[in-house]
Amino acid sequence: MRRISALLAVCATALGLTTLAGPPAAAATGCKVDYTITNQWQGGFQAGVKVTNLGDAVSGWTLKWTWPDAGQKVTQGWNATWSQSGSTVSVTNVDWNRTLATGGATDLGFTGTFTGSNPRPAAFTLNGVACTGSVGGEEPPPDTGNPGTGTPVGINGQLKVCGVNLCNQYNRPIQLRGMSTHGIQWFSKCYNTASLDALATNWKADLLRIAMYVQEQGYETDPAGFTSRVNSYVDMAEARGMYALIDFHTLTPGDPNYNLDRAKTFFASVAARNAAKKNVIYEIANEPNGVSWTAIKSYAEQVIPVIRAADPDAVVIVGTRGWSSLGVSDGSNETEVVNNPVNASNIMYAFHFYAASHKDNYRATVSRAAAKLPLFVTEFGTVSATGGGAMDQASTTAWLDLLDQLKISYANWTYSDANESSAAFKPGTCNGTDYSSSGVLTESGALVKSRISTADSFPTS
Ligand code: IDC
Repeated sequence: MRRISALLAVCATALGLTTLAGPPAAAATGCKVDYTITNQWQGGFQAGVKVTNLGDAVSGWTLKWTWPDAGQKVTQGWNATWSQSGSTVSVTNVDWNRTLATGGATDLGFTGTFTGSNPRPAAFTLNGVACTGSVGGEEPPPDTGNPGTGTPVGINGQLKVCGVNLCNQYNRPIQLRGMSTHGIQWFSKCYNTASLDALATNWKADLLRIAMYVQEQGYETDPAGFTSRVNSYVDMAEARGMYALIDFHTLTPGDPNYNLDRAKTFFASVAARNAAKKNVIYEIANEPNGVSWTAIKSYAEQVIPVIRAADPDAVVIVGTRGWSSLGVSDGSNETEVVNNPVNASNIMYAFHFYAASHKDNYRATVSRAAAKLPLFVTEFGTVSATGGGAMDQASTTAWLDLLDQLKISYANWTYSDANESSAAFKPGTCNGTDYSSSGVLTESGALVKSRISTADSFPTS
């Protein structure tokens, strides 16, 4: 018996559903197919086909695939109406499994014959939507090797939220310290073997945040290409024993619902593809702004089930109001979240600060909120909120001391050589291969590296 899973994905459809603002966006689509050859004998076989809908609910569906070997034929199928034309198989719902909710699945099966070989189908479509092929995750992700035993992922394993803390596989609170990429649409030259090696072994970072902008020439311009790039950074982090924080970097417009369908399609794909990995954390909206907490909560309660359908045990981080300030930058505070939390488990809330702009009143909020909400500082800068201006060493130190004390994880903006004071490297660094020596660091890079590179002492029992 052999079992082969085909994880599939995701493509925009032409069903022009209109979002609240802006141009029409496609309905979210996504599917996962587990194709299992349960028995095989001379010239014949039996297979199970489990279809999981990872996109918006569908009512009426047809699954199709084309056999890689022209000798493969369906003889008899069940739980659907089966037909084959040439080497293309069409499988249409019967009445009782017509509707598939987000995360809904149906189990089908058939017996077949083959001459020659009996490989699994290479690609599937649901309702005529071509799944995104090589980027959709239909092939298992490459084996990057087990994260080394002494690495952050090797020690801590699959993370979970326990109480207000991020906990490791021994249910003990831990703090992860690491770096955020700059926008991957602009700074891909900074993310390569040499820079990731330096981040893991010289900087001793625990995590890499992958900032995938949605607008500003980001995801919306090439969903398949950006999905694939994010996946390859996940693999590069995993191979070095680092956690990967997949950041759906919404910024302008500030209402995450503008990108709701894109978010569902993106997360259906990356969650299906990376479900078996222990190093992935999902951040569903970078910095909601100009939008109410109830709107953010509604977005979260639609995106989280899509992730859970594909990857049930991963930690998910929800952005907060006022550029992920827990509402403070909008004149509110954490009580709006405490009194009306997202209806989901194993989640945390994002808090962002820029040390030269956000000081005592923001720190007071975090101190209070940390007793009630699981917080993750998915982005901070040592400078002003513009990403530029002078570094504020005193405020940065006060912030990082507070986060250490509260065991709140953090990622610094940015691991890049952008020509702005928040960048850790001097301009031009990413044209070379040296990401380790002190000469390539900016003032901010030197300060942050001195904090990140100290020993972690993660609990191991
Ligand atoms: C900034 C970048 C800058 C870019 C700008 C707009 O540093 O190069 O031009 O975004 O895309 C955030 C955002 C983050 C910002 C950063 C600094 O999450 O995207 O990056 N910042 O302004 N929130 C507060 C500050």
